[in-house]
Amino acid sequence: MHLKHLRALAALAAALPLTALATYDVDILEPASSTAQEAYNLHWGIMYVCVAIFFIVFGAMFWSIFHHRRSKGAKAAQFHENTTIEVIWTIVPFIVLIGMAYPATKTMLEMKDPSGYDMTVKVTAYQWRWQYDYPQDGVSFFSNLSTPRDQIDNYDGAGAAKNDNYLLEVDRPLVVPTGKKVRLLITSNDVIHGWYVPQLGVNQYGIPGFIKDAWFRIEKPGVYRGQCSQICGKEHGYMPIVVEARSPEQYAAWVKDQKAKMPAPAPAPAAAPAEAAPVQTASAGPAAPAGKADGKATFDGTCTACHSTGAAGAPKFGDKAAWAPRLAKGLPALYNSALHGKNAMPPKGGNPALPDEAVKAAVDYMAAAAK
Ligand code: HEC
Ligand SMILES: [Cu+2]
Repeated sequence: MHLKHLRALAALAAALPLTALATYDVDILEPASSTAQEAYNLHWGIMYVCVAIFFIVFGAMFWSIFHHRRSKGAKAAQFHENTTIEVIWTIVPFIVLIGMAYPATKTMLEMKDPSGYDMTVKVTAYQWRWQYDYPQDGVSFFSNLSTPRDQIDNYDGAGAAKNDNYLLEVDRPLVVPTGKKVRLLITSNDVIHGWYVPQLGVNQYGIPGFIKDAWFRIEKPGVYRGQCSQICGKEHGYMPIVVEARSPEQYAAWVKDQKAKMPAPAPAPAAAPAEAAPVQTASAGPAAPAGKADGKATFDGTCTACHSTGAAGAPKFGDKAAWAPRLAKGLPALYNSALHGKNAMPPKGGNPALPDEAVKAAVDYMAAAAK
């Protein structure tokens, strides 16, 4: 009787890990961007190194314990200050550590380098939703949780059945084209939030008064989900992120459709007729305009990301009250701020490829619109 139970238990224990492996994925989520892929490779590569070290160290230990046990009459060898062995056990871990730190640092640096981007999306966090601005496309919208309330409010009753993407679904996803380097400028309107999409390998703070950047490039069309990663208040768990990657053609069609739905633009600044706005090509950062610097093109390509909405304390384009004290300092002082950065504004608006003349022309353009 007793034995039977024990046997059944042993059989169950043996079967458990197998069934667990068969039914559950023990891997991290499938990477969808180039940097996430690198992080994934590092995760497993370093895991294998750890496993190898585990077997070497514990193998040696158990082998010695077993073969030199007292019942066999083993006598402990006495050796102190063995220089050779000390040098070996210093050098070997050192090489192992460098071997892991080098690729990890390389990946980190790459993750932090958004240069050569094809397009920009400004991400502003709110309690408790996200706002996405596409400065080069003139599209802007809020993205809200779309899980119905009756699925959430079921803690003291039956409630509605939860769907597959419970709390991971939004009314309007962040749509991006595949194969393009998408730069994110991330900030917050109130408290610290975190824009986190595991499959894209992006987890970046959104901090009020600061603009942080991150980037990703998605090769495969698909839907990738994430959540705010900083505890940001009582509805922190209700501000999911959904990124939808579409082919560039479908993306262009989506932009056209969104633009048609956008509310009429605010009165255009006197400086330029609104209709003549050049369509910004999504090339690797706005190129230097040949000959005379074109302030409007530079503004539309780089500066608009922050100055069109007044993100993170940037004086809003055309806002006379915000610009008056700055204009009073004189244009040279403003050129200097724009070229070398000021507080949350990076030098040249974060686009070091811009020639000085283009930046100054953009300042002139902004100054003219605020007079
Ligand atoms: C990443 C966001 C960002 C971008 C991009 C950006 N700015 Fe700014 N800008 C700011 C912020 C924030 C301030 C306010 C800085 C302060 O006074 O603390 C500012 C201030 C300024 C000022 C006023 C400086 C002063 O001394 O008062 C000028 C001029 C200016 N920006 C020009 C530009 C130009 C030209 C570009 C494009 C080449 C640009 N900015 C791009 C964020 C940005
Ligand atoms: Cu949040």
